Amino acid sequence: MSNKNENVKIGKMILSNSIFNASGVHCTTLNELQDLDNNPLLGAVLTKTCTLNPRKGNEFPRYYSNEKISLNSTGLANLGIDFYSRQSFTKPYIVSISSISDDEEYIKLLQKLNVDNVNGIEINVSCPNIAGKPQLGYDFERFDLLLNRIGETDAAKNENKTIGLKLPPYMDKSHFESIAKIINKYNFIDFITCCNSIGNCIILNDDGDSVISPNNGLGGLGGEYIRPLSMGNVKIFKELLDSRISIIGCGGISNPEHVKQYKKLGATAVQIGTYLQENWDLIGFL
Ligand code: RRO
Repeated sequence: MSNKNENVKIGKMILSNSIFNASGVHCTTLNELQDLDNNPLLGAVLTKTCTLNPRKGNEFPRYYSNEKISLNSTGLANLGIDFYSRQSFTKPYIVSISSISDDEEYIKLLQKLNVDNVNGIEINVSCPNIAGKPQLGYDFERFDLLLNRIGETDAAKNENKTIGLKLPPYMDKSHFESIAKIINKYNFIDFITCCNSIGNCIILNDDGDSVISPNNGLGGLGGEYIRPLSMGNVKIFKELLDSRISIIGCGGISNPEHVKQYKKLGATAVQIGTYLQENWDLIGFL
């Protein structure tokens, strides 16, 4: 079963295919972004989460994967907003952003993205790998205040921009209800992506050491093992969010059957992470 040539609408964007890359996978450099644009199986080009200034990220080794799972502590390695804001592609172009300092950084990033060549903005409130920095998606009060401020930006008021949130995985019913109630208040939110990696996981090698170095060996878990959790998040948010908000599924997708399952639970589109990193040709989707 192929997912080719299936138009989907997310906010104001029309994607010619309902699958595209997850942020972080093959999307940091211009060459990588061009590869995404040229891959006929992918419906959009999404960047590595970027910050105001370029960042080298955490020390190596910071990424590990096998056929089932990935663990990363990349540390927001990116080329900086001024690089990503000036690119343009044939497919819908979505820039992922996050703050490394304070909430003001989100506002400055959004101002820089209020340009015609950028179609979508994925606001990452769930990076698990910055030591000492809590994930905004788990701090409901601050999350609400930030969305309130973002709603006042020209990008949020721009009728041609599609804006979404990359959420962390949630596990408690009351947390789903609290976060959905906040998201539903803000009309500028067109989509959510469920979910980012599960933070603070560790995988040991045969010597008993973590397979990655930064943050005492702890990092974000992705791949097949997180699929049941991500699918649960999609299902619950589909029930709780206003119908105008599209849900993009992300987590452990490696074949068209997984895509079908995410869609059955309410996803409009899906992002491929760990599998795309390992299988750039998307062999399982042909
Ligand atoms: O760069 C990272 O360490 C990273 C980010 Br921004 C993110 O959102 N999710 C992740 O697993 N790693």
